[in-house]
This record gives sequence, C-alpha cells and structure tokens, in this order.
Amino acid sequence: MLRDLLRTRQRLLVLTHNNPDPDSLGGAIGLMEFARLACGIESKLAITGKILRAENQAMVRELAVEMDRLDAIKLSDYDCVALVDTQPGFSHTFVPAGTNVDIVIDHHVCDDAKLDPSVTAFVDVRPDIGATSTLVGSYLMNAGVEPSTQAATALHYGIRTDTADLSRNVSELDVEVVDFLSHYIDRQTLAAITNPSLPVAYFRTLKDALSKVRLYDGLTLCSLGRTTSAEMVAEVADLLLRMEGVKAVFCGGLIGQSYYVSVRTEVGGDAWGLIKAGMDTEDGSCGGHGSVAGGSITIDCADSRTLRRLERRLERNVLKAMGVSGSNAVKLGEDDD
Ligand SMILES: [Mn+2]
Repeated sequence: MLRDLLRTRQRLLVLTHNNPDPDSLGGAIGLMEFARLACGIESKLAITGKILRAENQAMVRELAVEMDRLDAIKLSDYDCVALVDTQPGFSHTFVPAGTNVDIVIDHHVCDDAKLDPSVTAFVDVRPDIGATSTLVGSYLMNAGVEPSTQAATALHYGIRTDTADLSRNVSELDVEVVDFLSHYIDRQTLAAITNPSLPVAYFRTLKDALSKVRLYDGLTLCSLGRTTSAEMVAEVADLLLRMEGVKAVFCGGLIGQSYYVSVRTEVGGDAWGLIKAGMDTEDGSCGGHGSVAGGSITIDCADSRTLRRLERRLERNVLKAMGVSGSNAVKLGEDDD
C-alpha cells in the first residue's frame, strides 16, 4: 500500500521531529531507500533543530547523510510528504502550515496526535514495536529489496539506540529486522558511530548534573537546571537508570523557555504513566512507549524562581505516583555506600 502510494508521486519530502535522533534518521534514510529502490522515486530529508548528540553527529558524518534545513526547502517541489518517528500534532515536531502529510510512520503513543485519515493516506503507528527504523526496515525486507550499506547501517543503529541493543521495548519484529539488516551493515562504521570522542563541555555538564541527583527508594530524580540540550537530559536519564536498585528515573532541564523531561523505567515499567503523573499539573506535552518517555513544558518566565517552583511541583507529583511521598532525598555521595 505504501508502495502503491509512492508510485503515484514524483518527489518525496521526508520530515521528522526536531533535533533528530538515530531512530528518526535511520527511519528517514530507510524510507528514502525504499522510495528509490522499490518505487523509483527520488526524495529529500529536511530537518528542524540540530543534530545534537556526539553519536548522532558521527552517524551523519560516517554515513554521509545528506539533508537540508526545512526552512531552505521549496515545498512546492514535492508532491508527497512523510513524517517518521513522530506524528502531526506532537509538540517537538514542526510541519509548515498548509502542508498535507501523506505518510506517517511511528511507534509512539501521545495524546496530542492529530491524525486525519482524509489527509494522511498511509498511517503505520505501532507502539508495540521498539523503533521506527524497524517498521521501515520491514518494508525493505518484505519487498525483497537489498538495502545499501548506508541505509542498512543507519536503520540498524536506529533500532539499536531506541531498543538499547535489543534489551528495551523490543518485539519479535525488531529482532527479525536487525537480523535481516546485519547482512548489509558496515561494522567498522557502526563502531565509529557508537564511540565518538566527546567534547570537554560534555563532561562539564555531566559533572554538574551528577551533583544534582536526588535519590529516593527505587526512584532517582535529576533536574539539570538550565542546560545545553534535551539530548543531554535524555542521556543523563539513561545513565542514571543503570544505577543499582533504581527502578525509575525522572530527569529534566531547561533550554530557553522549554523544560524538557526524560523518564526511564526498568524493563516492564510504565514510563508514559509516570511522565503523565509527573506533568499532571503542568501545561505541557509528552509521549513515550514502554520504559521510555519524554516531554516538554513551556514556561512563561524562565527565571530561577519559576524554575525552582516547577522542579518542586514535578518532584512532588512523581513521588506521589511512585508511592514514596514523605521520604527525604539523598544526594549522590551523601549516602554511606
Ligand atoms: Mn523512535
């Protein structure tokens, strides 16, 4: 059905959420490959925001991913628009006004989704699948298309990051598609993407973040205060979940007027439920799947007092949701072990 749709079009524009992550980039690159090899149409990837994490920058560099900024694109050059790893209406996604999104491929659940079936002809949203790259990889697999090394490696890395090496939110299809892709990937390139060198500023931010960790029984909170990027908030959340005894992590950080939140839970946990409970009193938007969730809250006034109040409200809500109200936080380094 996706193939039938694409075959009636001339040029495809592929969009994703702001500050694209490996799964969104992998899904986009894979979809462009599918359009070209299975449907014979050319396409272009356009992004908003920045490629933030060192690994993501290495992915773009090592795989020579071509993309344009969305504001530099002439929309009238395209007669088909796809949104991957996100959906119309999501707060971290910009779709120019008046654009008809024809294709939506995603694996998130979010109350903000504004899907109009009379506009979007192809919708594939499967929250039980670990990565959007898996969905796109399965199109190539099922069409009997041999992906290029570039597309296979991008899709493979996308699935690996969203599923934490097939350990989180993983489905049978994720495993099957990784097996299929593994025949075509470049392992040297994958290694270069996985372990890039990191700027000194990264370690400075990390040191600062660790000084703000608040430990409760099974629950860890960390508000980075004013910070550099939403990716850093997510990265700290991933790292803190690895601490022994931690069942759930709730991290946040202010960038400009937006307070970004990342939630991680142990396997089988309900990260989306926790982020919704945490943001209950706030005017914001959040989404997630399984043990991973993220969201943002826009604040009118980004002064320290407003920030502190917001942090306190979130902490109170999260403690209540986790049933640890009334206990006191321990700071990292203050406990005995
Ligand atoms: Mn994803």
